Amino acid sequence: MIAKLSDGERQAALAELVQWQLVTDRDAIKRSFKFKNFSEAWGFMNRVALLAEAQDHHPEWSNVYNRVEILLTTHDCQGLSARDLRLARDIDKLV
Ligand code: H2B
Repeated sequence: MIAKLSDGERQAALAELVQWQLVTDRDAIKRSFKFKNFSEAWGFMNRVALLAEAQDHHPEWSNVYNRVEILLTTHDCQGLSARDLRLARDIDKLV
């Protein structure tokens, strides 16, 4: 079973992942992305989907035209874990 992040790990992670925000009503992080058009947003989502499958860790997300909203949390521990940080870092590398 994967462990939830400790307070210290959480603070260190948020200091590093500056584009991600803590969600207020859940133990999760989120980031919004804006692209030129739907095609670019969809291309990005495809690349995130490949990362998610490779890591067996999946985002909660939505897309409206050129915008993509991504929320990361770990269902297995009902909160933030190292898996979310790894996926967030790898998503950041795509943009
Ligand atoms: N994604 C997320 N976000 N959290 C999980 O706990 C999770 C997952 N668990 N993807 C994985 C799949 C698990 O259900 C499978 C069986 O490995």
